[in-house]
Amino acid sequence: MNSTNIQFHDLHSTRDEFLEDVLQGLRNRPASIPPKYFYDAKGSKLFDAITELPEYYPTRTEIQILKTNADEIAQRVGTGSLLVEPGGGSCAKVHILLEGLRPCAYVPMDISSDHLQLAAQELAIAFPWLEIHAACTDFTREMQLPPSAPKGTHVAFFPGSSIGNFDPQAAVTFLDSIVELVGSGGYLLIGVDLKKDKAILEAAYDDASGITARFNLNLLERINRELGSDFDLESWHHRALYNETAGRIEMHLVSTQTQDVRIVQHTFSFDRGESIHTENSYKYSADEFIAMARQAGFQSQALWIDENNLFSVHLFRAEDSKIV
Ligand code: AVI
Repeated sequence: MNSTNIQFHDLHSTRDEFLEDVLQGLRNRPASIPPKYFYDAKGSKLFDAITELPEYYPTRTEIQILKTNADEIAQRVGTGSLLVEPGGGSCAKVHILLEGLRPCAYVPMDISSDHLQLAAQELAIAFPWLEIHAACTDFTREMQLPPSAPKGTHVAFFPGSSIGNFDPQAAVTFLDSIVELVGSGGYLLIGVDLKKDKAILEAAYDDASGITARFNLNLLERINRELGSDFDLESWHHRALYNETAGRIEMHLVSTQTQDVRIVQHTFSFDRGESIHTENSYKYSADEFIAMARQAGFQSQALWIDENNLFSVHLFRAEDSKIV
């Protein structure tokens, strides 16, 4: 296997942070757990399976948009840039852009170390000319480029509507940090899921084959495995609903009975029907998202939407000075 063009940097968060986040989230009412913890090795595999589901339209639609417009994207951004992908665990969509963009280096950042290493190795084989600096890091806390990454116009690639997993205020803060990362004149190419019919959205997050339910429940399995808790997986079930007022899909794990759960020396009680809120996935109209990005200092350069109005891909450029 030729993987000499890869450098791997482990900047990952610790078990203590995981424990602290889980304890803190379960003390809240309603209880919650940050969705970034979905992505251990098993969760990342389940997420990859989600992206292949007939009901889960975002992945295939975004891929179609990127393929159709890859030439225009390359023309607008130019070649020789430093291409950074926060959350680029499977490096799947970047394939579409690499030949056109011919970046000086590619920096995927992901919280799931095994997944990232494997994907980076596959990419290195498929693109032997590409310099890869894989950074295992929690980009929701800190977005730091590996010090050895080469210079070039910075282009951040953030596909998959992962921005939707932040609350709107946190999304602006995250976009702020991307502005800082790419610097003025740098670009952001970002996929954003659009608002649409409730039935399409709810099916996408509660598929008939139960993969999304397994993905959600794996969070409790992971907590049992890594933090030594005693969640009874039979006593929780998956629920996904579209909250139209907030413009978001909500995923919950609902307790099917009154129960206590122990995590190290802490005990948490749940009533029957009480839930742990595990994820929000916000949906934005194109105008809503452009306005949000503007708050962070990004100016819209281009917008692509599929013919069924399911999904959007935006290209933004960081302005020289931020409009407040
Ligand atoms: C990663 N993220 C954009 C997915 C989403 O659609 O919000 C996570 C997901 N959760 C359930 N299905 C997919």
